[in-house]
Amino acid sequence: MRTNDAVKAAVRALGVETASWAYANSGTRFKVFGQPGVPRDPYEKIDDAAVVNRLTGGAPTVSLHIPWDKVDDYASLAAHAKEQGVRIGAINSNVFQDDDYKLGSVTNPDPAVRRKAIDHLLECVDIMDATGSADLKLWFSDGTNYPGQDSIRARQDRLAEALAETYQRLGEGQRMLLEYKLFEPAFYTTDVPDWGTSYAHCMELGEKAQVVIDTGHHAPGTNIEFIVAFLLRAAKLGGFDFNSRFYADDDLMVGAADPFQLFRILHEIVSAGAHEPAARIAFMLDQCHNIEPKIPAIIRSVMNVQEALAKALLVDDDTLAKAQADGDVLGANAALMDAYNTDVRPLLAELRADHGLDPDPIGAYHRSGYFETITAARADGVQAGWGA
Ligand SMILES: [Mn+2]
Repeated sequence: MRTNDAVKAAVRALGVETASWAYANSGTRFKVFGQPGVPRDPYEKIDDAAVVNRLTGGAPTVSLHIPWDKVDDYASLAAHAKEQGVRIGAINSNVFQDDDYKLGSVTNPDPAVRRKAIDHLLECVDIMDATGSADLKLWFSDGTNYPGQDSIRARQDRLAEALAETYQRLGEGQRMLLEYKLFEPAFYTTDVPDWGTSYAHCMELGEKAQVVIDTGHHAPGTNIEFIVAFLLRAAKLGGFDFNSRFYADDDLMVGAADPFQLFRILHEIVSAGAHEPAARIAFMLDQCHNIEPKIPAIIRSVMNVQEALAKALLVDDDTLAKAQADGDVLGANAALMDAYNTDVRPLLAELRADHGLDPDPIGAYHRSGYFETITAARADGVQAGWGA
């Protein structure tokens, strides 16, 4: 059983990556609600991410989304991040917002459209080179809406071809993380609908290709921790897009809808030692804060991951292993539940105090005056957002 100091050290070492787009305006397909103080450009998104990192002590990297975070000089953006005490994390490609992509991007039947999509993926690797980012995150909205619309097999061939060309472009230490999603925006077939499809393509590509699990991208009732365990065993888990869901891809705060699921996921991570930075699992947030204030919601999300990790670290491995070996079903279950039902908030408050942070990050944010400052400073100009 880990000591409290060991739990604190492991939580301290965890970096949760926040997403640039979570600081910008977002909404549903029906409406984007603007909020005061929202960043107007990628530099201001990084400023907000740096505040989350300073207050939580656990959010050292920021994911970018291209073209939402397009700038003239990526090295200068990375330098700005460094000045603010954060780094550029994954580069998220976007091949779903141009008219050309109506019938797909890398799986489009038109070779010219496929060329354009692959060129964008290669451009994203250039941006990784310029920013020091190690991860290219790929999500494709590609699929079909009607039976017979296109050949399912031909689309898999086109996908494999596009991934292979992009994979070849990756440099030393760079990875490709292939995300899957059950459905939406395509409704009949999706070209990367599940972890098995992503896994099979990653296996074919090589060790630099790994699966990323977006927790909101499954059918209701899917046992996500099984997927985690399977991919860890195969060394094919590259990271997470954390968020939570009640229905579909709700993109709510991680740990809000089902904190027990988050704990179960992190239990699989901890039991494989994959929470340690050397395992290179990217713990990213992919969320939209449509009705709640964004920065406090992101702080809350980082804290939710830290709390779930602390609980997972508190599982008594020896008791659990003995109960499992003895076939003691109730004892094994109790070992997990005892850890899950532990209130780790005092321990994490102590951890923050140990490192000179306010034990209450959300209270500290409200007291800091940062919201009033950005609301005044960003009153003019056009707020960033993805516009639905
Ligand atoms: Mn995602």
